[in-house]
Amino acid sequence: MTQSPKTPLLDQVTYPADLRKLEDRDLPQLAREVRDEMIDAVSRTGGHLGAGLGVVELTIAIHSVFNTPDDRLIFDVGHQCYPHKILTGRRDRIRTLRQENGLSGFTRRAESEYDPFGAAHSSTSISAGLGMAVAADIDKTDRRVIAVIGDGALSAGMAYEALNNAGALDARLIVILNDNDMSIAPPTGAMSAYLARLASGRTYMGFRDFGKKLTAYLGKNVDRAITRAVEHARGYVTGGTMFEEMGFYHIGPIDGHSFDHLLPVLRNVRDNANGPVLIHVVTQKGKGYPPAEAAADKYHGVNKFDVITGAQAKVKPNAPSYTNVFAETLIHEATLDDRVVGITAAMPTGTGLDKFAEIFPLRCFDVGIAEQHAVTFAAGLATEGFKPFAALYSTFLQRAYDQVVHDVAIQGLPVRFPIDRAGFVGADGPTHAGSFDTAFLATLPGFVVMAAADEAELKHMVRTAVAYDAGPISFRYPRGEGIGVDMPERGEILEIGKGRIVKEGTKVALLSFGTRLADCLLAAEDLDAAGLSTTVADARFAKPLDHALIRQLARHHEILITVEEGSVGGFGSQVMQFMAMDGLLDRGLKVRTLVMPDIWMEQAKPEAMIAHAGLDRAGIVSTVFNALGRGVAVGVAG
Ligand SMILES: Cc1ncc(C[n+]2csc(CCOP(=O)(O)OP(=O)(O)O)c2C)c(N)n1
Repeated sequence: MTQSPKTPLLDQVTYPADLRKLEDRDLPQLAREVRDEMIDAVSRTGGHLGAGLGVVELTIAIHSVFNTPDDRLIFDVGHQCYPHKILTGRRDRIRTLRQENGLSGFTRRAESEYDPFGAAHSSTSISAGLGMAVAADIDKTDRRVIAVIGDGALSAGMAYEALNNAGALDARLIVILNDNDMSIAPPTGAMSAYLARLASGRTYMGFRDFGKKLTAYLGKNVDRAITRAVEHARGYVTGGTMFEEMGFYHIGPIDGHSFDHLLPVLRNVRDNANGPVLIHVVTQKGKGYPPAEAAADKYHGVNKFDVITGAQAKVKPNAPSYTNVFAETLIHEATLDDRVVGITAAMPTGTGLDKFAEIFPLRCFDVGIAEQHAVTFAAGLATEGFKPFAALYSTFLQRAYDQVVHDVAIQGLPVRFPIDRAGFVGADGPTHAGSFDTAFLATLPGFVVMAAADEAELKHMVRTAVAYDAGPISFRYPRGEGIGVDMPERGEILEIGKGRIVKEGTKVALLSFGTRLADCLLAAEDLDAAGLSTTVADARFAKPLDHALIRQLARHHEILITVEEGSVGGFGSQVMQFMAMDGLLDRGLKVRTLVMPDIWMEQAKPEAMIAHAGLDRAGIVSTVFNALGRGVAVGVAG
C-alpha cells in the first residue's frame, strides 16, 4: 500500500486498450493503484481478497500483452477476477461487488465482453479455453486463448482431462498456472508437492538450455529479455515434466509479481507459440497487503474490514452456525463410534471438518478440489464397513452426481452426505445456491433424503446417519446460524421416513421440508388470527415420504401447502407424485408447492432472496389466501 507520488494512472485506464498505451515502466505503479483500489472496495463489500491481490501484476501483464477481449482470457473459479474487473470497464461499479443489483463476485458472460466464460466452480478453464482455441482454429482466426488456473484448481480431475485433450489436439492454448501454494486451505496431494518441487529450484536448468529449447520450439525471435527473465527466475524446468509429457511446452517457474519476467515471456508466447503452452507462474496470495500476507488463509474470503488494521467486521451470532452444530455433533458421535470418518473436498473450514480433523487426524481426509473422487472414495470406505461422511456443499455435490448414482446408490452403499449451504447462499449468487440436491437425490431408489428444520433437528440427523447402515443417506442444512432452539445433550435416532406434526389445526396444512419451518409457524399465527386454523408439519424426509402423515393432512384439511428452499422436482414434487397416485387429489383438495422460482436468482441478502421467492411468512400467507380466493388481510401478511 505504498503511496505513489506520481499522478494516478488508474484514472487514465478504463479499458485494457488504455492500459496498452502505457509504457512497461509504468506498470508497477498501475499495479499499486489497482491493489489499493481493490483493497478499498473489498473492505466495504467483503468478498474474495487474497486471490485477487496475488494476480494484480499477472492480470495487468496479460491485458497489456494480449488483445483482450478479442483474445480470450478465462479465469478459473473467477474469484481472483476483481483486478480484471477494475481494468475492464467496471471500476465505477467495483464497490457494488456481490451486492444486490451489483457486480458478480465471479466472471460472468452477461456482465462484460471481457468475461468470455462464467465461472465460480473450479477447474473448468482449460476445457473451456480448449473449446475456444479449437473454435479459433476452425474459424481460422488469429485469436489467442489464455486460461489462468490456480494450483488448487489443478487438483480436480477435469483439469487433467482438459490437459490430456489439449496435448493430443496440439491446440493453440496458453495455460497459466498461478501457483501460490494455497487452495482455500493449504493444498493437499501429490500434485501440490510436485509443483513445490518444480518451484524449489532443484530441477532447474540453465538459461542457455532454455534459450536453445525455446528457439527450437518457437522458431524465431527469442530476445535477450526473455532469456534474462528466465535466468533471473532460475529458468526453465528440465524436460520431462508432467506437463511436457502431456504435450505442453512448459515454461517456468517465473516470478508472477515481476513485470520483467512476465512481459517478455508472454510476448514471446503470443508471437511464436503454435501449440499448447503452460507457463508456471509463482505468486503470493494476499500480496501487497500485510494483514492478508500474514493470515493463515491469506484472506481468501473476508467480511468487511478496516483497511488500516485488517480487522474484519464480526457479527455476533445469536445461535450456533449449522456448520458448527454438524461438526461438533459428528465429533461427539465419532468418539463413540470409531468407524466414523470425515471427507472434505478442499473445504475443511467451510464444512467444519477442520475441527473434526484436529481431534481425529487419521480419520479425516481432505482430498483436494475433487468432489467426484470424494464420493467414490467414500463408497470404497463404505464397502469396508466404515461410516464415511462426505461433507460437501450442495452446489459442489452437483459435480459428483454420477458417482452418487453409480458408485453409491446403485450399490446401496451407506455413504453419509451432510449437505451444507443448502438453499440460498446470498452474496455468491446462483453458482453457489444450494437448489437442486433434494431434486436430484430424492429420485434415486433406496436413498434416504432428510432436511433439518433447525439446529436441534440437525443434531438428530447426524446421529440418525451414524446409526443408519442400510444404504445412502443425506441431510441438508443451510448456510449461517440456527434459530436458537434448545439443544439436546445428544441427538435422537429418528425413525426413517417419519415426519412430525408441530402444531395442529383443521383447515390449512403447511408441510415444511427444512428450515422454512420457522416461517411456516409464523405464517400459521397469521392464518389462525385470520380465522384459518392451521396445522404445521415438519416432513423431515423427502424420501422415504411419510405416507401416513401426508394422507392425514390431505384428508383433514382444505388446503395443503408444501414449503422448501429448493428447486422444483424436490420435496413438493415427490409429495404431489405420491398424492396423485394415491388418489388424494381426487376429492377437491387444494394443493400448492412452494419452491425456489425457475430463474437463476442473482446475489442478494438471503432474506431478500427468500422473500422474493415467496418462501417467507408473507409469501406463505398470501399463497393460502390466493388459493382460497381471499385477499390478503391488511396487517396480517406484511
Ligand atoms: C468444484 C469446486 N469445489 C470447491 C470450490 C471452492 N473453492 C473456491 S476457490 C478454492 C480454492 C482454489 O485454489 P486455487 O485454484 O489455488 O486458487 P487461489 O484461491 O489460490 O488463487 C476452492 C476450493 C469451488 N469453487 N469449486
